[in-house]
Amino acid sequence: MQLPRRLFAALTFLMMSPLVLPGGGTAMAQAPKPWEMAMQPAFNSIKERIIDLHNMVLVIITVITIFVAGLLIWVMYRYNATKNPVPSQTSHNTIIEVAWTVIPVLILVVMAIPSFRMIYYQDRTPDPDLTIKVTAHQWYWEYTYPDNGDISIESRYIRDEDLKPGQLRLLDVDNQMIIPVGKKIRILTGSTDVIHSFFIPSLGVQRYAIPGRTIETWLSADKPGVYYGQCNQICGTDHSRMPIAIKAVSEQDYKAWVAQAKKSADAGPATGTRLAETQTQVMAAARDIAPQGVQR
Ligand SMILES: [Cu+2]
Repeated sequence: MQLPRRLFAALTFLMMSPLVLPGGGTAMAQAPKPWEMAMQPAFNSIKERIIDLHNMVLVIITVITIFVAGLLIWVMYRYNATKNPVPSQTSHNTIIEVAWTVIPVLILVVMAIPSFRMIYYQDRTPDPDLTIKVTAHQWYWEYTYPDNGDISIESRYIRDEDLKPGQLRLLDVDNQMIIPVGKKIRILTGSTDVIHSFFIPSLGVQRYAIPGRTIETWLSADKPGVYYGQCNQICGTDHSRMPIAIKAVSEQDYKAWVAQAKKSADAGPATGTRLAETQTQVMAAARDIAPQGVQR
C-alpha cells in the first residue's frame, strides 16, 4: 500500500514542479529540483568537463566493483569448506602480486591525468573580461566589482514570510550577483570571519572563502538566467541561510545595471537599498533573539 502511494506522490510532485519552480516558466533558473538523480545540467565548459570526468570515473569504479564482487562470489562458492576441504598452502605468487600493484597504479594514472587537467582549467583564466571579488561574511555574501568603480553589493537570503510567489526558499536573495552572459568572469574569494565556500553547481564552481587569503577561479554562463548555489562549508548557525544567486544578463543590461548601481552608491551608504538592508538586519536580529531570549 505504501509504495504506490509514495510513487503517486512523487509523480504528482514532479508534474507540479514546473509550476512551483521558475525553471518551467519563461525565465531560466538553475536550482536543485525534487527527485533529481544526476548532477545539475551544465551551463558552461567547466561544468561540461566536470560531468565528462565524473562519467569516466563512474565507468571505471563500476567495472572495478563488479570485478571485485564477482571474484568474492566465485571464491565463496568454489573454495568454501565443503567444496574445498583441504586448502592450498600457497602464500606467494609473483605474477599476481606485480599485477595487483601495477594495474591499480595504471588506473590511478588514467584518472589523475584528466583530474589535474580539470584542476588547472578551473584554477585561472588567462584573459578574464571582468573580475568580481566575493567576500563571505557570517552570514551573507558581498560582491565587489573592481572593474566597475568598486561597486559593492550585499546579498542576503529572503525570510520565509517575505518570499514572493515564484521565489525559492533558501535560494533566492535580495541582491543577486549580476554578470554579463557569455563573458569570462574571474572570481576572487575571501572571508572576513570563518571559512565559507562559494558553490554554484550548474556553473561548475566551488571555491573556499578563507579569512586572510584570496583564492582565484573563474566562471561564465552560456545562457541568460539565474543560477543558484549555496555556501557549502559549515560556517555557523546561519550556514543554511547564505544562498548564492547569479543572474546572467545581456551586455546592455549589464551596463545599465552598473550605471544604476553606481548611482545608488553615489547617493551615500545610508540611503536607498543600503538603509533598507540595515533596517532588515536590525529587525531580523530582533526576531532571532526574541523566541529563545538568548542573544547570539
Ligand atoms: Cu558560509
